[in-house]
Amino acid sequence: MVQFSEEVQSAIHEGKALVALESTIIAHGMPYPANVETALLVEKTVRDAGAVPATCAILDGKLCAGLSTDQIELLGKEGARIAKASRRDLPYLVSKKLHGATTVASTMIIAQMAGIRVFATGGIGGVHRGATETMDISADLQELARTPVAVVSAGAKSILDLKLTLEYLETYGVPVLGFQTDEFPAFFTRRSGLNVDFRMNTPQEIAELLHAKWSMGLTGGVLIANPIPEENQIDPDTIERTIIAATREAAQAGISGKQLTPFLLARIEQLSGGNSLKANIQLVLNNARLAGRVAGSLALITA
Ligand code: PSU
Ligand code: MN
Repeated sequence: MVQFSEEVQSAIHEGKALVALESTIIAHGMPYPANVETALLVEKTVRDAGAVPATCAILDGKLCAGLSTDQIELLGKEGARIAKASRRDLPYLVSKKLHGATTVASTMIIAQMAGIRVFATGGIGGVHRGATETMDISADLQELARTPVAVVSAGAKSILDLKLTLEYLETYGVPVLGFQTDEFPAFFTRRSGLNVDFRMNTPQEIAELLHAKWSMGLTGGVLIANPIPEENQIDPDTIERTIIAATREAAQAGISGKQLTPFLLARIEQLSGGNSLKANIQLVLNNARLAGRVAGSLALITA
């Protein structure tokens, strides 16, 4: 079902630690060419941490785990012309043999099919601000509820309602872990004023929790919240003002559905004069490093 790159194929064969990576962040989350440079640097970071990266996408209707540099370049260059593919989009793209950039939800699906248990991204989707009216809740949260993959993220952008996002995860039984923190991070900043469920101080501890969850036969994933490094944080007031402005513009322009997140991401980057892009890149690399170490620990436990 899944088409592997040679590197990923032999890693699976040799029982090496693997880390899944998404491609919506490449096609829709960052501008070209920073998106391609970042994607390649993220892969290198996973390798340096002792694991093998499996960037996922849908190419000509095939679910892929592990992409060539040319394939990453294609996703980066085509950008928003490539369909953003979440769970509900997979059957259409596969049956029509089209390309798709995978979100957190669909990357988790491909990872599970490939037997990959750890996944690094920037930020997950969640419950949007105003969701009590719009019902805009990312399919990423349902995927965390049902698919057994651990997702390392820098928390979630406060374009979302973080409190409702955590409530939703609690309802669906998804453990939220804080790596060396008690507080759920808000993507560009280390603080949100909200607590994680459990603080974890080492990758080993995280791997032990994952092993415990899945050994019990509990379904679903785990959210590993890894705060942005101190030196890369953006001033919280500045980012909050930017988010409010971008959210207002989206409402005025009538933007909803799958367009909303990419619209907000792009506007925030424009309004913050590229400052947010720098922070975004650093936090993704930080997550790739931690995911590589967690995957390594998990491989030792399950070997
Ligand atoms: N949040 C970010 N950067 C991103 C995304 C979210 O800070 O790139 C992307 C991810 O691929 C995520 C998707 O899975 O957006 C969520 O989209 P939606 O809210 O439409 O479910
Ligand atoms: Mn949505």
